[in-house]
Amino acid sequence: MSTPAQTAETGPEDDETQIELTDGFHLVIDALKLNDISNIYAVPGIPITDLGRFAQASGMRVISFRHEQHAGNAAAIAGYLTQKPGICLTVSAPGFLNGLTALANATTNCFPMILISGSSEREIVDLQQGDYEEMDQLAIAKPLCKAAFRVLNAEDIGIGVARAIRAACSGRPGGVYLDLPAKLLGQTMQAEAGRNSLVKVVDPAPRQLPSNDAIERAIKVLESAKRPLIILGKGASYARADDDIRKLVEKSGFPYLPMSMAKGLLPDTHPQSAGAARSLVLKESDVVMMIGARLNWLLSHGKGKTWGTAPKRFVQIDIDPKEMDSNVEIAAPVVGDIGSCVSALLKAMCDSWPAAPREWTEAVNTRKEANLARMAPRLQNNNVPMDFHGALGALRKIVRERPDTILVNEGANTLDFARSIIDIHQPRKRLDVGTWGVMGIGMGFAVAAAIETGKPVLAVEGDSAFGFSGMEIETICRYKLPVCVVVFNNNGIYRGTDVNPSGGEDVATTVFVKDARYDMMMEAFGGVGVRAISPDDLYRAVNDAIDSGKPTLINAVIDENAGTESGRIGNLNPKSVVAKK
Ligand code: ADP
Ligand code: TZD
Ligand code: MG
Repeated sequence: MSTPAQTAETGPEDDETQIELTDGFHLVIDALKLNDISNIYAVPGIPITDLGRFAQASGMRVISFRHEQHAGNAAAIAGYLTQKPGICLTVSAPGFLNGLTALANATTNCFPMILISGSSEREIVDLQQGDYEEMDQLAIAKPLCKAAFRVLNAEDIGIGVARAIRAACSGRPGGVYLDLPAKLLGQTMQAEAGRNSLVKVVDPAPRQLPSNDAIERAIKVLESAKRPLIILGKGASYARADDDIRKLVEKSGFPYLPMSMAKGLLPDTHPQSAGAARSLVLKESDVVMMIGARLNWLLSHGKGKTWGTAPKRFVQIDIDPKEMDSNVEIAAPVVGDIGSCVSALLKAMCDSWPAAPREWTEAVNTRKEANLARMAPRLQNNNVPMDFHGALGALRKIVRERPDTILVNEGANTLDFARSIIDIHQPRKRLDVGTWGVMGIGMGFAVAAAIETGKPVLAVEGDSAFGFSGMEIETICRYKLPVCVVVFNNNGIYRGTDVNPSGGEDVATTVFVKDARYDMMMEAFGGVGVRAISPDDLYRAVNDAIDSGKPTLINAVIDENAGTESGRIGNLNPKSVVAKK
């Protein structure tokens, strides 16, 4: 229990007795702590400033950000990394709205988080009488998250927090909104009754066993495969069934393809990884087993040119039954938690499970070797100014030498090239823009990755991407976090060479100030700033940063001609029928 709010005299008839009181502030903190939640990502202000102070006083770690979106992103990735809901705490209306983008993004990505926002008085909000930061936050949050709750009475705080935790973690994880009106925080009740009202959530993410039928059906489909493929998604890395997933992949002998954040679940250097033969395996496979990955835009919805003309049958493991048949027919749905499903499949695969068809695995390996051999010399170039391959070749080497480094990655070209070039060697070591391809996750993810894991963090950021959360480098310096930010500075969005088509004075819409000194921003807050112009420079600077553990920003000067429009997804840009001038 945190320090009780106060004691109160109970009146003339028993003025000898002092009754211990607690209040809404302390009940919220005690409810979180009771459920083993020890970190809060926040921006203080009315009415939650004291909530942060009391939480810190009670031994919780309260990380204050400069903007709620980044506190929210930090909470979301803390949830992904720990399987416990990450907590973001904000003020009302504008602070809440700033946090809401992160809450919606967490929900889209299946990350468990709880956005707790203070709110104005119900009576005034509902009559729309213009309270300080008035907004009907509960109604606004509802469509953007898994569940939204409001607590009006101090004795319900325990239940409110318990419901929020369950909603965030159980089934498909996601974002939950918890609305705490200012008045609630100041409400008092007897401390003993308060303690008794708290709920320790038992088994917040209950296992969901797949049915035997589903397992048998899946085995039949897998047995019939001539050109099998496994696709691992971030649901698989979230599930922490690392050993069984590896056993399943190895026992099957099937080539596998990791989605971006599932890289490292098995090391990217694993002989069965088909990462470097992606287009071949998607086109030519005949049976595809999805484990914690959705057939959304990132997989071209399971159809069309990417998937070729060969008929396919899908096995899909997912905790959400509604995911089945979302884009194409699923021949063998396996609904349950990944740990239980994978171990059931392993049991059902007899000891004499045949080796994967040799013709297929050889075709995949031949393509993979050819692609890797073609890429290798480009990664070793020491060009000045750097191109993406030279710069990323240096970073790839660092991550190979320091496999426990957590890589955060956003941008367009900076994202797409880094995803394919930097091998990841351990589970949950690559955090990125996720399902929405959202810019702005960088510094929030970096802060939480450092706080939650204590591991060094390397954030590889496009110069545009960095700008969305750049002010949080002050937060990184303030908490002295072992974060090394590398800004891939190509003077703009996609590249720095566009010109204003009107010939007017303004620069083009995608172009930034030339040769901006992002490294000097870091120096302003007492961190280390470095300007690196060659891959050798970059390699040295990142090593120094990780060795020292000091907050560092490396301004990596990239050839402004090097990028392409929208990186690898330029095809998603609508085309105008009016010719460009
Ligand atoms: P990716 O972007 O890597 O392809 P997605 O976010 O699209 O991954 O898919 C993740 C999937 O994993 C979601 O459909 C989600 O329901 C599922 N999932 C998350 N956690 C679990 C779990 N513990 N067990 C089973 N499925 C899970
Ligand atoms: N706003 C948000 C929140 N998310 C987005 N994805 C975008 C805008 C659009 N966008 C992209 O999809 S990538 C990108 C933007 C603005 C930045 C690309 O420039 P960069 O990377 O400097 O980060 P490269 O290496 O120059 O391509
Ligand atoms: Mg750029």
